[in-house]
Amino acid sequence: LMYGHGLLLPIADIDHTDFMLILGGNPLASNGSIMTVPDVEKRLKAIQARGGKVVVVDPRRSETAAIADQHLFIRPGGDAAFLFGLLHTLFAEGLTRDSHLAVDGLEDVRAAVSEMTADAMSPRCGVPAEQIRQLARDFAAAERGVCYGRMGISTQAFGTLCHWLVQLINLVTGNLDRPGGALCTEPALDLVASTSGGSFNRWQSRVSQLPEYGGELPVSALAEEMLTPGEGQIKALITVAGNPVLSTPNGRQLDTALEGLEFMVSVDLYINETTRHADLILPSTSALENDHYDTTFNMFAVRNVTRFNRAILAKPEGALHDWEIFVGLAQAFALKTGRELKPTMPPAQMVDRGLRAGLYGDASPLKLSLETLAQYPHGLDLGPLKPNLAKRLKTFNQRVQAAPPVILADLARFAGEPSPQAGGLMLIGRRHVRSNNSWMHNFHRLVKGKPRHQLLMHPDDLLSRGLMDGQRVRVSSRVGVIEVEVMGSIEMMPGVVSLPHGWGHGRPGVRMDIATAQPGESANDLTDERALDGISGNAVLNGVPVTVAAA
Ligand SMILES: Nc1nc2c(c(=O)[nH]1)N[C@H]1C(S)=C(S)[C@@H](COP(=O)(O)OP(=O)(O)OC[C@H]3O[C@@H](n4cnc5c(=O)[nH]c(N)nc54)[C@H](O)[C@@H]3O)O[C@H]1N2
Ligand SMILES: Nc1nc2c(c(=O)[nH]1)N[C@H]1C(S)=C(S)[C@@H](COP(=O)(O)OP(=O)(O)OC[C@H]3O[C@@H](n4cnc5c(=O)[nH]c(N)nc54)[C@H](O)[C@@H]3O)O[C@H]1N2
Ligand SMILES: [Mo]
Repeated sequence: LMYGHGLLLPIADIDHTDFMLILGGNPLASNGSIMTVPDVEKRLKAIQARGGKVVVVDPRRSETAAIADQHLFIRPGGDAAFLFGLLHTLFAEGLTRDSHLAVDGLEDVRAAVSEMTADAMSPRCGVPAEQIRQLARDFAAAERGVCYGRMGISTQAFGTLCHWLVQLINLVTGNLDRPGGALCTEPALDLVASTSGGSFNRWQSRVSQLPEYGGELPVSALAEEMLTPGEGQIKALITVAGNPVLSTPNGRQLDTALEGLEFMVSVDLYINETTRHADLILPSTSALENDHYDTTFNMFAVRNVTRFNRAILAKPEGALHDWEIFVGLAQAFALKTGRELKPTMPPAQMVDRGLRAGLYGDASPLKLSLETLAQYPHGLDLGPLKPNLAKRLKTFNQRVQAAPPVILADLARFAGEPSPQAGGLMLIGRRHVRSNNSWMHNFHRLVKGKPRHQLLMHPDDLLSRGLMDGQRVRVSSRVGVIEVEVMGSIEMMPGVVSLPHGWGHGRPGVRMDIATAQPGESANDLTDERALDGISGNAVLNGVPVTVAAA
């Protein structure tokens, strides 16, 4: 909406910034996200070593918060309020800096946030107003600063507003498209250049009228589209490299819905919580048996890099790569329906074409192609991020749109949101460096060691409920109940509990011996498919109201 393309995302220039403000991201566990960043710990410490500051805003003192110069606890879901308070302070105290970019709508933004003072926003986020104001001053005072927000601020009721505000804070402090601020990666294979910007809300889901984005619907709509009778009811499903029974809100409901399908195919390596429902599983080759070029994460990397990995192991007799399975399915479909099938080329050839057509390709001195990349098995560093947004904007008038109408229209919902009540508990998630969402749990070396499935809770919250560290507790939300061990932790903000997602493998029919022997339950047995971000329909996975009592 702001830059004209769904993949044109400014990345934190972590290697050159003097001030990194992180909200709802824990790169020490996740290796960064929308910031592909090897050895993030070294890079964050380098900011500090050159006299800069790292500030983390998170309801949990995460691994990243623990090495930051400053950590602010925030009430889950309070980030839009917090960011409004920051932006208001920047405007009110004259802390803004002009951008070299052509921008539309900044005056509309200024008017829209005129009432969102730090004082007004403080009760909604639980951060003292003076701390919000001081942070705005510190951020603006830095020669080069960047505000970075990730999962924790995406999957909440005002997630879209949060990311809009992150962009605006970088923009109005002059840090957008500037070294040490936020810069768009210039990848060797540039999907921004080669695809259209994307689409939003061209059509809506059948049952809940949730908006389409890029041809996809919010996953919260998936179960209801299967369970609600009528024309257009979903009766067959293909899953590809996904385990939605564990990864999507109210996973138990989806579990039930999958059971009722007429037909299901899964392209996956495991018989897990989702694929156990499939009539047919099509296993692909594993990572060491196929070639790899990362089209996605190279687009969001903190340096311009490129690498093509050839398969290390030979493909077993009769096995198929994922792409061969897709082509086979398409051919079968074409045969059955009499439709014509467009000819396709193997992925390596597509990558070669993309490289040649790109910035470092045939028209450049580097002349990148698959053949040249073969000489660099460890990849090629194409240099630091550089300003380029002005020429890459894909908005209708080639100007940054600071105030997209769809977003401004959501401000009324924000204003009408009731103030948070004290006393209840809110559930948030967490990631671990040796896990990846719901998988990699079937490999001993990745799951051994200290258990990490527990519900983390502040000792005061344990005490007030008469609970003890290590005890089994019953956690309930609107949609479900689980039982799990609780662990007292002063990392947690009082009133907030944390549980990782992707666990809970001990279900009938799951054929993963090591994973099913692991303790832990699925956080998505508690998350609510009806709690959504009003603009995107994205699920609220963080900040779920729960109660906790002895099991
Ligand atoms: N090892 C490993 N790496 C991964 C993954 C993995 O599972 N394991 N998953 C990959 C994927 S798919 C993604 S999308 C990325 C995600 O990468 P990140 O966005 O870094 O994700 P998390 O580690 O979940 O960090 C989210 C943080 O948000 C905090 N949080 C929760 N609620 C709120 C809130 O309301 N406000 C604020 N300010 N903070 C909140 C949590 O405490 C947590 O510290 O990681 C990727 N990398
Ligand atoms: N509560 C809560 N829920 C969350 C999140 C959260 O933070 N909190 N995070 C959300 C996020 S950001 C994401 S991205 C989703 C992820 O949700 P999913 O994508 O559904 O979860 P994964 O566990 O990553 O599923 C990967 C699947 O791919 C299979 N697989 C692995 N390699 C291959 C391969 O080479 N080929 C094929 N065909 N299959 C393969 C694995 O066996 C596994 O079944 O979860 C979301 N759910
Ligand atoms: Mo993700």
